[in-house]
Amino acid sequence: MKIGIVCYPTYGGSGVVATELGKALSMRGHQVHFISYKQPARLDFFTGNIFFHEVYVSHYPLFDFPPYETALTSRLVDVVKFEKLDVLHVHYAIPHASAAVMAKQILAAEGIHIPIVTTLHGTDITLVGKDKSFEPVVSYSLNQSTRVTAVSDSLKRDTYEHFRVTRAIEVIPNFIDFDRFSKQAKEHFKKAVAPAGEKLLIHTSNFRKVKRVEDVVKVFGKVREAINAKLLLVGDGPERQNIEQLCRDLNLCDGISFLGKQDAVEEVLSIGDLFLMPSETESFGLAALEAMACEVPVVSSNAGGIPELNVDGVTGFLCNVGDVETMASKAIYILSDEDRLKTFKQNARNRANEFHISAIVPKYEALYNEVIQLGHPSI
Ligand code: GMT
Repeated sequence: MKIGIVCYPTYGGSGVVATELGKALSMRGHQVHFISYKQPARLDFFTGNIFFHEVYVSHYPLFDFPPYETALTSRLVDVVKFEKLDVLHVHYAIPHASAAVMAKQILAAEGIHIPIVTTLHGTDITLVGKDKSFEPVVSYSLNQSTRVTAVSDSLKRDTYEHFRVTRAIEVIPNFIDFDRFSKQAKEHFKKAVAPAGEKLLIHTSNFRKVKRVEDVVKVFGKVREAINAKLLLVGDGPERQNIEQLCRDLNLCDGISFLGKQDAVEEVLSIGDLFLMPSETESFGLAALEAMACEVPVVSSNAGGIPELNVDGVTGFLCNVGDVETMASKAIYILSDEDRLKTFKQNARNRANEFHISAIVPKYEALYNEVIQLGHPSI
């Protein structure tokens, strides 16, 4: 199959899922064409059947806002036509779904049929997409896509609640590549970071408000009153400065390391004892799945799709958003007994295995086959 994948090229979850999916599809013999304004961050290797097509937006003085969606649409028309793609898979509704639907209509006028699979990832529906000004375009493009998938039941429900979507949405969850994400022997690293045998709490995110990183710091403050512990913060983003200030205000700086963006996040996760994800909303929680694959249990909020991944009392605990007290007491419960911690770690790994890449990628392949075979009645 020849598959076009449209995604954001940044470290965000949707771009990561799209890129890992494309890499996996290429290894299964498909030809994969990534289309974006920059080479995706996780696209770290090329093979004979992976291609990247950059979308270039001209910056004319007339435009206060460069017309990215128009440039993307034109690029999609161009790539579908000349690479003879069989299917376009767009990740994140805004503006990828509407650009793809527009490209599909332009191509149809030339007698070329291209099916569109749109995958919803979360903030395109729960935050950005909810903005009333986007609603007509998002609803229309979802209804006009050949198939729509969402990464959790929760996101599927949110989509029906906030948009006038009249068609079926299939749930295909996030997946994990155990070749990369599994516990690695990093004892020397753990000794360097936690020389006195401190328990290591980890949080990774893009430091946006929705991640509630302030709760991570507050939970850590309470855990440290009971247990010898350290906190590793991985990632960067708009809230970083506020969080640094909070660490100073709470007098916690000596126990917290800001590691910034890390390419080899699996190495950091491998030395972790507990992952914290107190997000306001989270359609799935890929970062938690990555931690669980590395045998790190999760104390999280019970928001959005997180309960579809983190099993309360088994792989960690689910707490109400903002309930720092309960999060801290659950963290202390897990960390204060070595046998218990070991059980939670094993449970986390076993649960992650249910989202193994080899179980999920075939679901997308089946979907592509289905839409390709559907053809188009008018062509
Ligand atoms: O979490 C983010 O802020 C990035 C965001 C994205 O769209 O790039 O991630 C979303 O997609 C991931 C992959 O499907 C999900 O695992 C994340 O839960 C989801 N984030 C939110 O819903 C906040």
